[in-house]
Amino acid sequence: MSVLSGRAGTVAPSGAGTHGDANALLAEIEGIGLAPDGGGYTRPVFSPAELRLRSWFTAHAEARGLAVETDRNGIIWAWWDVAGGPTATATARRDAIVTGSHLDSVPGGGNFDGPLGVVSALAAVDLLRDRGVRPVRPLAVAVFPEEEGSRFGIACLGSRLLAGAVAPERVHALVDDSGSTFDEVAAGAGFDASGIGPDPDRLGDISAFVELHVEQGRGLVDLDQPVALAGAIIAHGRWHLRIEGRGDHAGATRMADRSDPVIVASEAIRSVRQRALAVDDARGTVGRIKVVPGGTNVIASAVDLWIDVRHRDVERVRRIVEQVVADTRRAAEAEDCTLAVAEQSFSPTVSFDPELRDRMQAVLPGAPVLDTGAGHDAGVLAASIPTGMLFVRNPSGASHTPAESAEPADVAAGVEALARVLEHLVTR
Ligand code: HGY
Ligand code: MN
Ligand code: MN
Repeated sequence: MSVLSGRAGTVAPSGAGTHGDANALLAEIEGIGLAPDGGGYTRPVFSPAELRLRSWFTAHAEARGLAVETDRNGIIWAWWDVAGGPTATATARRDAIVTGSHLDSVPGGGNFDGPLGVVSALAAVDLLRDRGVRPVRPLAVAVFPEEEGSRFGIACLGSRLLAGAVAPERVHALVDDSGSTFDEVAAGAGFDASGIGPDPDRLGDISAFVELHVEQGRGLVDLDQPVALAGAIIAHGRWHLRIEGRGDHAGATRMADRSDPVIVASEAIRSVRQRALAVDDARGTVGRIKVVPGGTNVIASAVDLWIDVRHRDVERVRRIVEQVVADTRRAAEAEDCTLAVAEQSFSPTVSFDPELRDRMQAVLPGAPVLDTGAGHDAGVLAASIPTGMLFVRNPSGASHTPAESAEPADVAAGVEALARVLEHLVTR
């Protein structure tokens, strides 16, 4: 069995101390992938850190008697099958309820973005069992790979593959910063990527997916509430700009004789900020730049930079990106450089299933409904099946940074909320 399914790995659960306790479960993994200087978590998909988390999750799921499988897209499914139900096989699991999230992180991220949804799901299963809940339909805890898109560039890669929202041949060709292909990295992690692709049968057997996530923003802080339901995810996309000029010597090249791609990149960065500022509530970010070759005394030959643009209105996202590209293209022409632009991933604005949200609201009266600027697997799967989300208060409001946080009492409130929603869904 591949290491990806967690059979190998060196992290075993500590056992009873974590039963029903998401805080204790989080504490077990808080050192994995943490920078020595405490500068955040870096857990890219298929990295040793993420594989250790997969192994840890699988051990906890199996310790709870859940049937664990890893599917063709590297998604882990931990099943609580109906007692006395049909022989538990992938095909016998009809009308399933699924919860879970992701374990991969952005570089230098927090410990809650992703893992909080996974540990809360395990703890919620414990609570349901303690309460004698007997599901009449299968329940699974799922872990989706490459939600952040930090290694291969496409956000929510696992759920996009499952839903047929990205072509497998495109994924096979993806390369990470080291130049290794998706397939090579997957093989190194013990995962055979030859079968990646849409899985309509598996998706068709899911009647609802509910993801719990740390809030990425201060909505719950301002409302002084521990838990919210999700209303919508605003549209968001990411584009790769490749600017090529003429590498040369920093001292021997007169200023008039330069084609410096870094100058063009600086215009792209300025334009992202100005174009996003000009549209109410738009967000524009450049968080990743690669200067080639990257020497202090070297005029660069090329620059790779990635832009992330978001807004509730898809057309406004598209318009901002058009303006940024036009600004950058003008700068490239003036600097005798070339510009190539490639869309990496795009997600339209998603409104979560209203009927599922109403059912969730019925068991969580008083929980506010909040929209979010952060993307999630639940947002991708919303195009195929009813999905919903729960947010847990984050006192800092910050995310994708070690400042991300959640108080133990709010983490417990999130587990209780998730357990109530799951009990409602699996018992009817
Ligand atoms: O980028 C996002 O919004 C999410 O954290 N993947
Ligand atoms: Mn994230
Ligand atoms: Mn996340």
